[in-house]
Order: sequence, then C-alpha cells, then structure tokens
Amino acid sequence: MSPISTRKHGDVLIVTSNNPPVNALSHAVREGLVAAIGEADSDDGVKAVVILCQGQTFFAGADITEFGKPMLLPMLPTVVDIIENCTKPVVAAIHGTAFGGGLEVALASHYRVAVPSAKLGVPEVKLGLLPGAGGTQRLPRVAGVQKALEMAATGNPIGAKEAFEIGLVDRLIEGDLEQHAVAFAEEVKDVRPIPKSSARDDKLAEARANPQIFADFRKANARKFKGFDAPESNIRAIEAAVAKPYAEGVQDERRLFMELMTGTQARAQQYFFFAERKAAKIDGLPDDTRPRDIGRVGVIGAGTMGGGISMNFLSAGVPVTIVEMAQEALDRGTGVMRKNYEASAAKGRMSGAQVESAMGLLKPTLELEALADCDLIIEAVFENMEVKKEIFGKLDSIAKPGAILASNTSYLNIDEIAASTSRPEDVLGLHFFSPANVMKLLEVVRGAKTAPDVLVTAMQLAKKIRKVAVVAGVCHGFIGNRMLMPRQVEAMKLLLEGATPEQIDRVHVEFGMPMGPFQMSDLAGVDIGWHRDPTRIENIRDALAAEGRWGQKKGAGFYDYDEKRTPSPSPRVAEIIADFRARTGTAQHQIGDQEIVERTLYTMVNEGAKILEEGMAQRASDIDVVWVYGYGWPVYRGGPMFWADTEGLGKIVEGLERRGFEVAKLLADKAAAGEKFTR
Ligand code: 3H9
Repeated sequence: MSPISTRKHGDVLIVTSNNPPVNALSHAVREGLVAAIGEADSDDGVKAVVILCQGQTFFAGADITEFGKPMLLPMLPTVVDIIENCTKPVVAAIHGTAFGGGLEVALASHYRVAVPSAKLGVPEVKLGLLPGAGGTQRLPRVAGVQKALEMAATGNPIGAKEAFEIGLVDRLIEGDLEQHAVAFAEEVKDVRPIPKSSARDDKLAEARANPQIFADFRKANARKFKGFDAPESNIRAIEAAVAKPYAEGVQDERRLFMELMTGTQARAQQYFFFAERKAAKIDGLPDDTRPRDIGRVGVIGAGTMGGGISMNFLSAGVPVTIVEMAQEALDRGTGVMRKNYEASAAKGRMSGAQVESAMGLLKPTLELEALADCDLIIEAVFENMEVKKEIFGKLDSIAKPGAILASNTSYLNIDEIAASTSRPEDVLGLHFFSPANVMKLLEVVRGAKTAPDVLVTAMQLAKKIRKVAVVAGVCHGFIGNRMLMPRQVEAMKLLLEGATPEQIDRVHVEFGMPMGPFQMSDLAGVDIGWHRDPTRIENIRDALAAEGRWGQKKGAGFYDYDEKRTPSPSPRVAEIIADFRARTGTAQHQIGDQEIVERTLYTMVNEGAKILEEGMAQRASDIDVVWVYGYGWPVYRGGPMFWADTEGLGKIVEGLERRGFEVAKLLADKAAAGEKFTR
C-alpha cells in the first residue's frame, strides 16, 4: 500500500503521507506524490491541493537509508518540479519538522502554512550535503539570501514564527491544521498566476547589488566551517542562485550535490547520524525494562564538575540538592552556577526569568542526610577510591530504597565502588565531560551488577538533559580516557625523540582536532593527576608541574601565554625537554608528520580495538560517538574507528607493526579478513 493517500474535501484534494517515523521521502513516498499531483492535474473537480503528513512530523527529509544505494526513480528534484508545475495551487501544511527534502517539497508548493511549533530547516550540511532538490535555489528566492545562507551553511532550523515573519510561511495556523489548510486552499484556489518560488527574483536583488555578502558570510564563519567541505558548497550553490538564471543555478546545485555525495565526508557524517542514534540502544536488556522515576537529583560536590552536572538537571526542570563540606565552598560553587546562567542570559540564550527558575530548583546544603529524598545521587568529588568508597558507604544508609547511586569518576573501578554498598545493582558510573553543562557526551558505565532498569533510566535521563549517552564497561578510563592514554604516552616519547609540542599539536589540529595533546594538557591543567611532590621529577610533566607551569591558568605550561592567553613556544620547555633527552640518553631522529599520526592516532585505534574485543564498548560506532562528542574528533572523519576503516585496516596494522606496537587481535583479524569495524 502506498504511504501516500488522497481524498477530496469539496474541490480540494488532500494528499496525506503516512510513512513513520519521520515521513522520510522514500521511493514509495516520491512515487505517491507524483501520482497525487497527476490526479489533481487530471481531475477537473479539483481546484487546489493540500499536502500534509500524519504522525509526529511533516517530511523530515530524503530517506537517508537510501543514500549510497542505486537511486530509484522518480528522484526528488523531479518530484518537486512536478509539484511546482501542478496546474492547481498546492498548499504545504506543516507541523513538526519540515527538514531538507521536506522543506524542498514545501518550497516547491505554491503556499506554505504551518503550526506555530513547527520548525523549518535544511540540515543537509550536517550530513555533508546540500539541499539537492532545488533548495539552494528556491530558499534564497523565498527567504532572502542572508537567511538562506545561514540556514543552509549551518543547518540550523528556524521556528515557524520567524519563517512567517520572513515570508517563508504564508500563514500561521492555530487549531486544526488540516481544516485550516483546506480553508486556506479554498481562499487561493482561483488566484492566477500561481506563484512559483523558482520564478521569483525580488529577494535576490539585494545580494545582486551587493555580492560582498558572500565574502562577509565566509569570513564570519571561517572558524566554524574549517575542515568541512559542505558549508562552502552550500554557499557556492546559493551564489549561483544569485548570479545565474534558475535553470543554470539548479545545474550547479546538482553538480555540487553529487560531488559532496560521492565524497568521504558525506559518508562519514551520514554514518555518524546513525551512530549517534544507535548509541542510545543497549543490547541484551529485557524488552519490558521500565525506567525508574527521577523527581529529584542529588549531587555531591559543588566544584566545577558538580556545579556543571547540577546545571544540566536544573535547566531541564529537575530539582537538585547539592552538597558540599564547607559553607564557603558551597557558596562559591552555587555562585559560579549563577554566574554561568547569567552569562547565558546576557548572550540571549535564556531569559532572566529562566535563570531564576533554574536557580530556584537548587537546594544547597552541608548535610549528606539531605539526599534522603533524592531518586538519583551523583558523586562528583575528587578522584580517590578511598574517599569515594566512604561516601558510597554513607549513601547506602542515607539513600531511599530504589535510589540510583552514581559516580562521576573518569577512571576508577565502578564495581569496587559499588561493593562498598549493600545495593550494587543500583550503582553505575555517569561520567560527564568538562565543562559538564556544555559537553554533549555522557559515558554511562555499566557495572557487573548494575540493574537493567538503572541503565535504562540513565539513558532516558541523558536524553532529557540533552546529552548523548554511550554505554561503557568497567575498565581504566572507560572508552574515552582509556584511548587517550596511548596517545599521551606516545606524545611524550615523541618529545624526547626530537619532536616539539608545537609540531605534535599542529599535526592534530591539521587533522581536525580542536587542539593537540599539549594544548589540551595546558587547558585542562598540567597538574591534574600530578603526585604534588616538586622534588620527585621523573618525566617532563613532573618537571613542568614542579616549576608551577600548570598550564593556561598559570600563564605557562607546555607553552608560554600572554595576558590574552595567546600561546607561544616556550624556550624554557625546550630546555626541560633537552635536559630529559640528555638524562635519559634518548636517541633523536627526524620526526615527520606521518610518524606522529601513526604513533598517536593509530595507537588510539589499536586501543579502540582492544576495548571492542573486551566488550567494553557495545559497538565500534559507540567509540566514534565518544570521540566526536567528548573530545572534538572531526565529525567529517566519522570518529577513530570509521577513520581507521577509511584509511584501511591493513595500512593501520602495517604502521603499528613497523613502529613496534603489539597489534590488538581484533584489529589484526579484521585486517587479515579484509573486514571493517564500522560496516
Ligand atoms: C535530504 O533531504 C537531501 C535532499 O536535500 C536532496 C535529495 C536529492 N531518513 O532522530 P530520531 C530515523 S537529506 C531515514 O531519533 P527525533 C532515525 O534514524 C535529509 N531515517 O527522532 C530514527 O530511527 P530509529 C535531511 C530517518 O524525534 C527515527 O527516524 N533531513 C531520517 O529525535 C527517529 O529519529 C535530515 O537530515 C531520514 N531523513 O528527531 C533530518 N530522519 O528509531 C534528519 C530520522 O531506527 N532527522 N530517521 O533509530 C532529524 O533531524 C531527526 O530525526 C528529527 C526527529 C528532528 C526529524
């Protein structure tokens, strides 16, 4: 049965799509739409058409699962042209998300009406693409060039109200969408000529008079777009809309679309779209597992982590009890939270009332006993097993039955922590990344005894606080930090063997990471995890820490910093490195960029393979999600495991062996069998 059905209401043909979950424009939908327009054209009793969708949303775009497979006709560009050339006025009635191809269908329709909660956008750029069904040509004609640039090159949608203000939506509908859309169609059914987006020119005039708009847009967004292919292609396609007649602009759009579609970045970004959604699924849990109710959250520790963690819940409307040991620390912590909220308000990201309502949900206290009414308690004190065990022992007697007890540890053994309670089934790790109110990643650490409903609750809660959760097993550093370790070890060895911090960081930044290992160390604090004995100098890091070179916060670390925190290579660090080279008698050699890639990135892939082999990650794509959201791995390279696949596992194995590393069995086996991690 076709997902597209038609029925007449008076002389209006109502075309309805029913293709759950998001009404993607799959082959059957495209066929159905063409047939429906054909019906409208050939039936003299039809004077206008309304296109709408059942379920949660208007068409959310092309069907991404069809990408990479042979395209079945009719293709979307043909479908939208058929809609635009319909001899009866077509009204798109929008609710939910008119995204990508969905918005292109709406743009080809002659009128658009929408409910106020609807969102309209062209997120193709996030899949490494551009709107390839006329969107880059029609959107600037309807919404204006500046808005089209913003929407297409960033992929961020706009709300229906804004769309109405800029003329992208013709009417906002309060009440029943279908009923009002039909009434609208009745109003416009006799209007001639039928307005076609592709024939419009008025909104291009401004950019035609001022082509500088494109250079300005590129300049303003250069940092955001760095490394990505798709934003530039989106800009070029819109430039073509301004510079050329519609028919030629569409050809440019098609060519640019195909170039992107056949490239590695689009493959990586589309892979990542599904990777992110897969990460939310936990294998092997009983189907009927129900989450526990979380009405109030407790957080132990009002430091940077505890404060950031609390803000996530407060922002989502969940009350938080926050505990500290001393009044001063408590006041400082809650003060920082307020300051952070106020900074968001100053940037217009929230209102003053929202700041007050979030802070109003916070209950600061010095009493651990105050956590007795919490449904989830997250411990966020410093990394010391004995301290954590003591806290969990106390929590065991304070927390109510069924409360979930979580540790925010980034390395320590959750099973050992759980064993200090009488209810290990209620214990798990919730590893937030700093700054916890900003970073999207949450590692959910599954202990040996963690109950299924505790895990399900954590995953659901993560969604509520807008985090992307990935399940990890109990091992030192879980997924993310465990893979960071071989990278750190090799980076330090490379320094001794002749590389500089600048060179190693540059290779990582050129690869697409937001920063290299030493820049990251300076940002996080060189002193983190340091033994704090300035007389014990066993490595370069100890030497830096002993001299107070603790990173950006001290104006000196692996780099020197000026007042504006601009880094410059440090002669003192060069001396320290030279001193260690002499002390350790390390032989030096010319280190090329490829050696740095092999020793710091291939080794991460190797560790990822071990993590998979040991079952510490459910799937290779989960590792990629951790690295993209937790450490800024460039999404256009998919993540370390996807990247390894694109490099070729044989090449990775060869590189590791040549450099004397022991290759993980899973990696060696997959390479030998010609297999990949991610497909
Ligand atoms: C395009 O249109 C190209 C054209 O310009 C040119 C063509 C020539 N296709 O996200 P959710 C699945 S490119 C197939 O969890 P939410 C998704 O995998 C497209 N499947 O729900 C998931 O499956 P599962 C441009 C899709 O409510 C389920 O639907 N459009 C698609 O949080 C639920 O998804 C986009 O990029 C799709 N297009 O968010 C929009 N979309 O349950 C991409 C979703 O098996 N989609 N699925 O895991 C979204 O942004 C969000 O899904 C949306 C709903 C906001 C719509």
